[in-house]
Amino acid sequence: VKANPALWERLGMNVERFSGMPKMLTEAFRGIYLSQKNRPARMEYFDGMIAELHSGRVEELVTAKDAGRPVVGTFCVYVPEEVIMAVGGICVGLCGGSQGSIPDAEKVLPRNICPMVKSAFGFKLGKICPYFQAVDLVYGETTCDAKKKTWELLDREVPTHVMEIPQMKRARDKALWLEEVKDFTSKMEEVSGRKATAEGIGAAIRVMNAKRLALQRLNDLRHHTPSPISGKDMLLIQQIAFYDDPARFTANVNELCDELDERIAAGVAVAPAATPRVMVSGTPMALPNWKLHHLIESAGAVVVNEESCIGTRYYKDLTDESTATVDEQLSLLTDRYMKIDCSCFTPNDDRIEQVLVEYRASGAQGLIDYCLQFCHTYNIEAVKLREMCEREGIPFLAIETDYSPEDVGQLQTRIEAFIEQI
Ligand code: BJ8
Repeated sequence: VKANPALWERLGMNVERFSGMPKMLTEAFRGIYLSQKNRPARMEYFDGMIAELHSGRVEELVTAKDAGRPVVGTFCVYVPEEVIMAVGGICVGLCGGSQGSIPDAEKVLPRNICPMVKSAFGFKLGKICPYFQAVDLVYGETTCDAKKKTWELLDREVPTHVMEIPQMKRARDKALWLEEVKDFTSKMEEVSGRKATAEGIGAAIRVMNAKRLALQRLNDLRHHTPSPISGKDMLLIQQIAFYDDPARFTANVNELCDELDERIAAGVAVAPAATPRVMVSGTPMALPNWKLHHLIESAGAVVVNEESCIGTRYYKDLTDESTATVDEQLSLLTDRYMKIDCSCFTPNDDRIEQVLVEYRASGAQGLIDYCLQFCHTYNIEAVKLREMCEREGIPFLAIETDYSPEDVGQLQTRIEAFIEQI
């Protein structure tokens, strides 16, 4: 992972504190990723994106900002990225997946809230994330309590626009949601000084549909038995999806898919066909949170699907491209985003059905539900997932954890016992 102190300085970062970060990440990446055997050659591009995480990609954002393009930070897949792109903006995911920034956050926030929220907030307070420093605007949403109350505090550090996401999916909720998408469109027009035209939104919808289709194609290929790609690599690609340039990312995912096609035809796999196959569901795993996948794959199984926002929830739905006016486009975008089945909604039984559909498609032999500590909605929804698994005869394990290494030994024991039983 390359360093660029001059760039970090320019972004007002705490360079002294941050300068150890690339080295730490390099070591973790070497141990967890580069040590894997028989990876697809095309993973080289994605490894390169990690190498450029703190330098090259950030430089691209700064260059875009210099050219007057706004950079918008997001925390949730409910953000209509197409609207940001339609006014020439760039969207980057800011969710925090690192333990390193949590002590910064805990100076202000209560300790007993979600580690993802603490990690992200801590990155801003400590000035130790180049992406957070580069954004002109943060786009928060009212999905869960931890997030929506943190936005009030985050707004003191960086302008934070909050979108009200309803918690039910009735017609009146769609009406509210559409108003919120329209408000966000006005906000983006104001920030960028550009109009969101039907042409611009249409082009953005096509770019995002192509990106989501490429990810769907990749996920379908990875469902093949034996798996042509590891779960860890797949997780990495899904994490990179949140900060890479969309068109370049899509082209590289498609090239990787071509290689996986060849691997499947030639019988090349990352693990033998008899390797236990595990699907993961639950809360998102933001970069560089590789904890659960590393544990599962180190225990001798392969992860074959992520029902997660850094996973299928991000790309399972496309937007209708057939409309002509901005109003129609915003309405269809709202329809598309409303299909995402986050546990913040009630009822949310579509998600339980979706997990089963993905489980069947992936050829998994067991389901591990991953819940970040203090995430009440996913934690409680695990009750219904467990019931579904019992009904369908699916081996099920629920895990609640955070980013600290403290529970690794205990998790390892539970995961190994689970894999033995499937
Ligand atoms: S659409 S999952 S990205 S809200 S894990 S911060 S819910 S306490 S991340 Fe999410 Fe959007 Fe839903 Fe997806 Fe809160 Fe839970 Fe933490 Fe969470």
